[in-house]
Amino acid sequence: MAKKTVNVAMIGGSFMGKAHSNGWRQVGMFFDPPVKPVMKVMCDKDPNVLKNAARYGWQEASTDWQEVVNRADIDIIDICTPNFLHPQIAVAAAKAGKAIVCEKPLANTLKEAKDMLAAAQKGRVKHMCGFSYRFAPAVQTIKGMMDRKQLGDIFHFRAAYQQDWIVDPDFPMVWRLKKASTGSGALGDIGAHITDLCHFLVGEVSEVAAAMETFIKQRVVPDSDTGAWGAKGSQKKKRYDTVDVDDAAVFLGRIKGANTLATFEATRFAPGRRNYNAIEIYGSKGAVLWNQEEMDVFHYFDRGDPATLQGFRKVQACDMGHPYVHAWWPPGHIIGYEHLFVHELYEFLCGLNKAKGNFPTFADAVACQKVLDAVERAAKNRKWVKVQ
Ligand code: SOE
Repeated sequence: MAKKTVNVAMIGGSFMGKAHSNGWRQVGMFFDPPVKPVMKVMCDKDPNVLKNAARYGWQEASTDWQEVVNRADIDIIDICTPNFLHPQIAVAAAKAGKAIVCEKPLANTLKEAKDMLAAAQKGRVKHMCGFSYRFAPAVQTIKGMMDRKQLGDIFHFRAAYQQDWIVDPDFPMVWRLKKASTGSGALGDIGAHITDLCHFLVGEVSEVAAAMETFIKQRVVPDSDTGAWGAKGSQKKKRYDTVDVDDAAVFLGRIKGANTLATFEATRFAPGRRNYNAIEIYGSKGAVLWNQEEMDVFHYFDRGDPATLQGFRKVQACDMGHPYVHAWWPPGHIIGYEHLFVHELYEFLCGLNKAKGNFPTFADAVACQKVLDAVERAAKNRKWVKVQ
């Protein structure tokens, strides 16, 4: 019997739109979801982005997300826009009875994130937030180890998500560097990921102390310096704008109901670290280390090993037996960043008709946003702040 199909509309076709398009295209080939996603329409306001819609696999292209969100033939709205648009699209989608996938962070503010969760609950629609790193095979295996308490009582959770794409002072102003469009900088963008991994693997952050910094406070406005220099009368003066979000955030956390100490670093100013999302967990029975730049392996130290055999062993997480690997290639034929989005969309499709799915919901995203909110207040007031 032919599978039920679900029609998907994706709003936003840039980096995350490309990653999600790849996910929607591949999920039905490598996995066997209970329903078949149809890539119906891609929305973007930028014609230069929208011209990719067909190549990305979408049947239609539109510049009008409001119209698309209310189309009777659309079942899922996938939000891949800059953060400031997340609330209005998600609330409209919930009112229209659509299932919703939304990129992280859920919103610019905790209030907006709570409003999105309330709208999804009122609309009784399925909702997922794209904390994609949960879906790395290694992270899923580590999750299983944590559930089985294989590391014992946890002393430390340590995470550093380091990038370096804006270290160059000549890198221009973009939406991720303006509070009105992004909420916060490194904190909400990559700090959200490591906060969610802490919640997923160790436990909820209960209070924080923090420091945040903006290393480069003025950046050139992209279209202000492209004037035809030297052409007669067209000398355009470079215009600068203020970066009003953090370039880096570092924070300490305590974990609800445990003696665990957590340390977090989210920075875009770590030269040489391109997308280095790294976690370390140290417990009474052992430790694990993982980072996304070598995402197919993790390192495990087992205190139960004989003294002469003790040491961090390198585990190949793209071997059979690790979650999701069966769907791809034979052992050791590793997978990468793009596959995380295939996994998360697979789990979303599997959970569409279930009470609870194996994916982070808007409620998980609100829990993350509560920590981000507390971090900003702790940094501002130079005090420990309890997470709401
Ligand atoms: C930019 O920091 C970014 O695109 C994040 O927004 C994504 O969530 C991360 O997966 C890669 O880097």
